[in-house]
Formats: sequence, structure tokens, C-alpha cells
Amino acid sequence: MIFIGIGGNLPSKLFGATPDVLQKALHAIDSKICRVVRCSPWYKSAPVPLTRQPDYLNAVVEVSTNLPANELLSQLHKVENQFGRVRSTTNASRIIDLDLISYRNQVIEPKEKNGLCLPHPRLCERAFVLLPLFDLAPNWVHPVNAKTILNLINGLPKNQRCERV
Ligand code: PH2
Ligand code: MG
Ligand code: MG
Repeated sequence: MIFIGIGGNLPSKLFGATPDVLQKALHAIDSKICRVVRCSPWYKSAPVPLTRQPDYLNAVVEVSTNLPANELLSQLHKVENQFGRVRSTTNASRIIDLDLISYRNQVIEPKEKNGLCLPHPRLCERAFVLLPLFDLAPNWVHPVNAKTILNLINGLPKNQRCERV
């Protein structure tokens, strides 16, 4: 199974409020890049780490494709650009963020700074990824640390606000 994280916390002049942006991006992904099999429920989440940014809208999506992981990620980055993503500082507010969370349980260590890392390197610290991933794949096990998704959820810091919308 292949899972993509989708999120955003800024509106777009062209595509509208965050729910519209993210829905339209899913449509663009499905029509141009890979089949969108399922989308988790949407979650409203406080920024991680906690800063004075607007809340995010997040979900996890299962997709199906023959594209290799690096190619899939570069196609997703093109969609981010089409939807007006501007890259500034790490963890800055953004119109849209598309992350490769897990690709058929492949383990890839980044060869360079910001290179592809699988599973996503910060997945274990993020309720806004783990909760929707649990909705789609309750039996998923992390291929590096062998923790179940429930173990990971139970290990989250208790102060991350993340609720279903
Ligand atoms: N993305 C980040 C940093 N922090 N916080 C929330 N709640 N949701 C996100 O999608 C998110 C974040 C960097 O990609
Ligand atoms: Mg991200
Ligand atoms: Mg990203």
C-alpha cells in the first residue's frame, strides 16, 4: 500500500479555502498522476510544533501507481507548485503540502539533505498523520521500529490537538 499525507493551512486566491484547495488537489492527483483509492476522514490540527499559525486541515490518502517512489514524490511536488505552494522556511504555513508517508513499506535512507526518506521521517511524532493513517490501515506496522500504529499513537505527546472535522 502507498500512503500520501495531505495538508494545508493557507487559502489560495485561485482555488479557494483550504478544504476546496485540498479536494481539488486530490482530483488533480487522481486525474494526472495516480489512482486515489481512499481518503481518510479530514482532521483539523494545531500546528506541530505549536506556533501561532492557523490550524491545518490534514488527511491521509491511499493511492495506487506503478511510478517508483521518487518519481511519485516529484509528481506530487509539481501539484504543490500548480496549487501555488511557495517554499519558505521549514514548517512555515502553506497552501498545500503533499508528503510520501509510506511506499509499500519500503525503507529508504536519504542519500542527501532533503533527499527522499521512507517511511516519512517525522511520521511517529505527528497525530495529524497517525490518526488518519489508523483510519485507513489499522494493522499497519512501521517497517523500521516494528511498532504498530496503535503503539505509535499511544506514544504521542498528549498535547497535540487533532480532531476529526
Ligand atoms: N505540516 C508541517 C509542520 N506542521 N502541523 C500540522 N498540524 N499539520 C501539518 O500538515 C503540518 C504541521 C510540515 O510539513
Ligand atoms: Mg509535511
Ligand atoms: Mg512536504
